[in-house]
Amino acid sequence: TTVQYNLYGVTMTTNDVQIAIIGAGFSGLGAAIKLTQNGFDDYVVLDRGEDFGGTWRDNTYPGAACDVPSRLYSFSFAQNPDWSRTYSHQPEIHRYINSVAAEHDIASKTRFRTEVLSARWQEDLGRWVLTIEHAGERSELRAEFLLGAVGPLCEPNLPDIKGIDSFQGEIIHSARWDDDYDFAGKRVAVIGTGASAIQLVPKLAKVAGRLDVYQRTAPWIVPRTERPYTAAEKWAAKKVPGYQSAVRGSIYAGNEFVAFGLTYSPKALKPVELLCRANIRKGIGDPELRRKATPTFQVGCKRILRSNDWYPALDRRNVDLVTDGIDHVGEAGIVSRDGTQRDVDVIVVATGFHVTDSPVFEKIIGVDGRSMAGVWSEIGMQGYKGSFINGFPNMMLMIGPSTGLGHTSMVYMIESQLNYLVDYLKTVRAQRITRTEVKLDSQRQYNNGIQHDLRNSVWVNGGCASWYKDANGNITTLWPGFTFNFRRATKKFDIGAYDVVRGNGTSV
Ligand code: N01
Repeated sequence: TTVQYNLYGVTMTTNDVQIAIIGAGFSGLGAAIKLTQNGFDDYVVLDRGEDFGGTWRDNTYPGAACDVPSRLYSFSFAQNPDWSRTYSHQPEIHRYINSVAAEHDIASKTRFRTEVLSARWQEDLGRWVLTIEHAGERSELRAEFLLGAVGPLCEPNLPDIKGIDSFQGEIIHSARWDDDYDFAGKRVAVIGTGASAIQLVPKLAKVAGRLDVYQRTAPWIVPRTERPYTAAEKWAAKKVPGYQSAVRGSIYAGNEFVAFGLTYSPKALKPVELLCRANIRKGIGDPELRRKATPTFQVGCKRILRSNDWYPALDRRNVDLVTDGIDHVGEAGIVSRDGTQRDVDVIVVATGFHVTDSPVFEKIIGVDGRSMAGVWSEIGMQGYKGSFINGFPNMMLMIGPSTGLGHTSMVYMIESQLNYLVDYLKTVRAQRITRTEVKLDSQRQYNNGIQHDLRNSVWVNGGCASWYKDANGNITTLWPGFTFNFRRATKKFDIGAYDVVRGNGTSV
């Protein structure tokens, strides 16, 4: 239904839907497909971008690719026989996501170029009220249920470095790439040595006149076993029933074994460390550069990266690995702590994302007018089964707290949450429930369990700082251990963990 009214002289349009989904990446798209398949047709997907893909649409830097094997990096219900390589690159993943969306006609339910400015729970209405903006026009959308599917890697983190605003050249974030900028012959600085930087640096090094890489913490990197699929593998993926599932299953099982090393027995990761050290020796000839490129924390504490061309890139004559730390940025370039000034034309900031402090959390306002950011600033970033949060009725978060992974495909976690979402909505429909809010006690107990399971993990004890930790130093982003345990935990909506209000049944 659509209602128009006047607010301070501006005509506002209010639309009502049963479910509003924010985000058209893997999570939002998967949710839309599952909702349709289960008879929940009254939903809308909102996304500020131009098409489907989320983080795989936005990260177009040179060399952007996935470090999860292709066969595992797809929806289980839409496996892709057409992957061209063992690890897929951004354009292919972006195409895959859009082809799945087209197959299920999700575009007809999606409003692109639509920014959600705020989402506010209105108790008297029993609705979420979203203020949205499209083509400069603001309107309201009211929804019984809200699904936050923006993903943890959506808000680029611009480093807070003294003087950076005074820089007269270009500044480009890895997640907001400027395809028109010509790096040929330019003096380039890259800040950061995470998953994004190790992919883009080798590409830029080939064209830049000079490239300074500013490293705060050296990452552990295993070789990348990427290759094109052979003709026989491509044929099998298309023609042999069960082939893709079997390959997928074996990769999944191998990855789960790594989870054991990460969470329960970090010493089991020793062979991985030896592999990383061999990778450094193979890629770098100069002993001093090898020393600078060797991490000083335990392998696995930060994400283990995959590359064959990062170390050779650092070893190039036009590349400098700067480890003295950045003191400030001036009009012409970067001054490191030892006082050296390196003038550059462009600074690439590969400094990651606001994960535990995303601006999105300011925009979601729950019970008593409290924002998610406000609630989490007191109790830490936590939720129940990574999905529901006390104080935010009728709202579920995809890839919420404690669902991230250091070892396998996030699509598996997303599909687990989608099972939970569908069972939740079916329960609500069958029992004529109008309001659900996870109990604070359930949430506390659940999170105590997570922190208990994490206590021996390498993420806690590995001696590193990482985006896995929140401002209090707690690991609030990662799922500890095996992902099949999360699948089991999200199989059925466990209504006992929630406060529920039943209505007259007309709303659901
Ligand atoms: O970001 P990051 P990312 N001064 O946060 C440094 C996924 N991903 O975009 O380590 C100087 O990992 C920071 O230094 P330090 C994947 O989940 C996947 O690379 O904090 N340096 C670090 O080196 C990944 O984990 C793929 O000391 C500063 C870097 O910037 C996640 O995205 C590809 C700084 C940030 O690394 C994020 O990866 C790409 C400062 N002020 C991304 N602030 C694949 O699948 C930050 N840094 C392959």
